Amino acid sequence: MANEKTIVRTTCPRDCYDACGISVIVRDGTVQKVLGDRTHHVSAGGLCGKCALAYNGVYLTPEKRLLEPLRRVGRKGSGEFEPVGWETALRDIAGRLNEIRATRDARSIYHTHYTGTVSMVAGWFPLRFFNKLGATEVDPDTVCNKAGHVVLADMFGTSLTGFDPEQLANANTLLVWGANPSHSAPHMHTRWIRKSGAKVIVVDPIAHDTAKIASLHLQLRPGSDAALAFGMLHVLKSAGLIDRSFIAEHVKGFDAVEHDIEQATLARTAALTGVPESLIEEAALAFGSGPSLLWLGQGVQRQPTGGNVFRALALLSVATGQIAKPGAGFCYMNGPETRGVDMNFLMGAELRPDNGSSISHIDLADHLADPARVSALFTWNNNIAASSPNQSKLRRALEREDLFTVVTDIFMTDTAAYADYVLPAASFLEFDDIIFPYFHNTVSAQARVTEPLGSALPNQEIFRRLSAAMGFRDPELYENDRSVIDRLLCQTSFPGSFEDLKHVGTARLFETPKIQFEDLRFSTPSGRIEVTSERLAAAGHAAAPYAHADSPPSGNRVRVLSPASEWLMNSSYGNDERIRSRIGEPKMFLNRADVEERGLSDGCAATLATTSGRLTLTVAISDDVPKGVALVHKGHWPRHAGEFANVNVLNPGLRTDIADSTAVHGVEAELQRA
Ligand SMILES: Nc1nc2c(c(=O)[nH]1)N[C@H]1C(S)=C(S)[C@@H](COP(=O)(O)OP(=O)(O)OC[C@H]3O[C@@H](n4cnc5c(=O)[nH]c(N)nc54)[C@H](O)[C@@H]3O)O[C@H]1N2
Ligand SMILES: Nc1nc2c(c(=O)[nH]1)N[C@H]1C(S)=C(S)[C@@H](COP(=O)(O)OP(=O)(O)OC[C@H]3O[C@@H](n4cnc5c(=O)[nH]c(N)nc54)[C@H](O)[C@@H]3O)O[C@H]1N2
Ligand code: SF4
Ligand SMILES: [Mo]
Repeated sequence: MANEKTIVRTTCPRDCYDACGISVIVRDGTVQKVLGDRTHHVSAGGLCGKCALAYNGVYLTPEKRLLEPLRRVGRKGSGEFEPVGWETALRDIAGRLNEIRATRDARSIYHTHYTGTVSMVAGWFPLRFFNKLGATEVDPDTVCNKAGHVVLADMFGTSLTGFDPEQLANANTLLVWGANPSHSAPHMHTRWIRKSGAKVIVVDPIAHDTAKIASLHLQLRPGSDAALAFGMLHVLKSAGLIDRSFIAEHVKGFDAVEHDIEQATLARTAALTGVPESLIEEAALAFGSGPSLLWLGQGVQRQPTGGNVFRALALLSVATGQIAKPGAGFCYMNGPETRGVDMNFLMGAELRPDNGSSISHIDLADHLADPARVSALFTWNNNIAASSPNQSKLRRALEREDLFTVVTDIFMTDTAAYADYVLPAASFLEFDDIIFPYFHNTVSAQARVTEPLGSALPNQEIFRRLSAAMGFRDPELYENDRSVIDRLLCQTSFPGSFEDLKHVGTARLFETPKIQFEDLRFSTPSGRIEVTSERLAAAGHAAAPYAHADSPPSGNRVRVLSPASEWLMNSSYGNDERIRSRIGEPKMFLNRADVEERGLSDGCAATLATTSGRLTLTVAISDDVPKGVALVHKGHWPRHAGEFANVNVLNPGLRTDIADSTAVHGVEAELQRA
């Protein structure tokens, strides 16, 4: 067996549209190199730059990884810990949680989680534990995409069924609205968009690389999307491209938007959005002629009126009948449900008590600061100190000596540094799992390639052991990985076993590309697409979408956009030195006019200030950024800044009009000399 080399196929489990196939070269049980899998239908042998570095960097470096359970010995946040074994850590944690259950309400135990890994078992099985416990869940989508989900579900009955990306072959137009595939879906950018024969139109305030390869780039003002969509509908109406028979048969309440469409003349729309009339017209006519796909980005709904924006954007596909036929449809994402998966089974929804509670990330800092509300915090798959709003207040709350805090992660993150107990999680190379990519209707295997480093354990095993320490008896809490994986796979149309899936890496589940809403049945109360919503109206929102544009920032202020960086995956990889050196100093990208007006210069330090905090960064002049906008990528680790901060220090907790979700791209800051 000496010096035996094997190649193992697996899948990248990051929160990324691409879900790349991976080939790992293993020698004597040790990972030699993590590469792309040439057989993968999206990435064809590529890995993005960040994963190529991190998977061959921090992920494999014992000194960078958490290797054993740790107990705090210094003050909160000091980073001083002592190693304790799993038994001690889990006994102590269970003891404390049981004491809270006995003396207080289990709802005072909060847990936050998100997409550190999107593999099914490590990503969702732990919810069985928290449902059983009756803890308060900090609703993960509220820091990302909840507004979009809520309004699409309201309008169409689901937000989790999008176009099948393979429909691009049948489309004449692809409209990418408020997404940046060149960063957030790099292989979809290079292989799907760039190689497609469709006319590509991008709507985004930033001239990112996908905008640069598009036929048309509508560089609108942030927060003016609903006005632009109505302006396009105005053009379509004048051109007779509104599909009246589709509307008559399948849509409820379209009348309510006719007036705003009428009013949204080209001149008015251009004035509100900053987009030239000719571009609005050309984009509208291309889209309306169809067949057209609409990619609804997640960035665009992270706006103060993000709910209304999404309703207005979806209206484009509805009004033109660009649904339920080849080459047509919109996509926010394709949930595992499109492949038959029952998420309730996976998360143990039936274990949740009737009075189970949940809050928004927007309220997290306020709640954590209040001892009467929160006694304990459990954070897993999530790095709140870097990713959540209201960063300074959140950090002060994490300093509460009486807030019993447990964090499980692969690395000693800024959040973990505030924990009482830190539990080491195994990485995706160290256990088997199954992945349902959120863009493609496929299924992929994550394969155990090597032993976990140190005594790290996969999330699911940590929570099985904690369940035992708590004295819970429900069998669902102890189901083994293989059983969960097999049951999930059985729910799909995949004909083989998990071994068969591992052999191919990724499998398509439908012989022909799916057609979105092919049966034209919508799970709304009326069974139609509901442009007018009685539910939203009853909750105090506008009954129908309306043309709206935010006012541009006034005075010395700029709108801070903080989307995905090319080199970071949310905050993941912010601790990889090679990646940090690629990025260089964290920067704010500004239009030359904004720099010169304030007497700043390229390379100088400048400060962004809001009511919640200040952030000093290096100024970089960029033609890609319009006047009035500062582009500051998300994901830097706060501890690497002089004063524990990244861009989220500037966000006082802006929320969307609908769904209490993050409106982080709506933050406005004073731009000052440092
Ligand atoms: N490299 C990398 N990839 C990632 C991630 C990452 O951090 N790094 N994160 C992953 C996650 S969790 C998610 S949710 C997705 C998100 O990926 P995307 O859906 O691409 O979302 P964002 O990166 O937030 O922003 C996308 C674009 O929205 C634009 N935008 C902001 N405000 C407005 C507006 O008012 N109108 C319009 N039209 N556009 C606007 C921004 O300029 C930006 O170019 O990416 C995933 N992929
Ligand atoms: N300013 C600004 N802020 C944003 C955004 C923005 O656009 N602008 N985007 C928001 C969005 S879209 C999102 S989704 C959130 C994401 O925010 P987070 O959920 O905090 O995402 P990550 O920063 O990647 O953190 C995930 C953590 O999970 C860990 N992890 C990875 N795999 C495992 C595992 O198997 N087990 C365990 N226990 N841990 C694991 C990683 O090491 C990492 O520390 O950030 C939001 N924050
Ligand atoms: S993060 Fe995305 S692009 Fe990078 S390797 Fe993973 S799936 Fe591929
Ligand atoms: Mo996200």
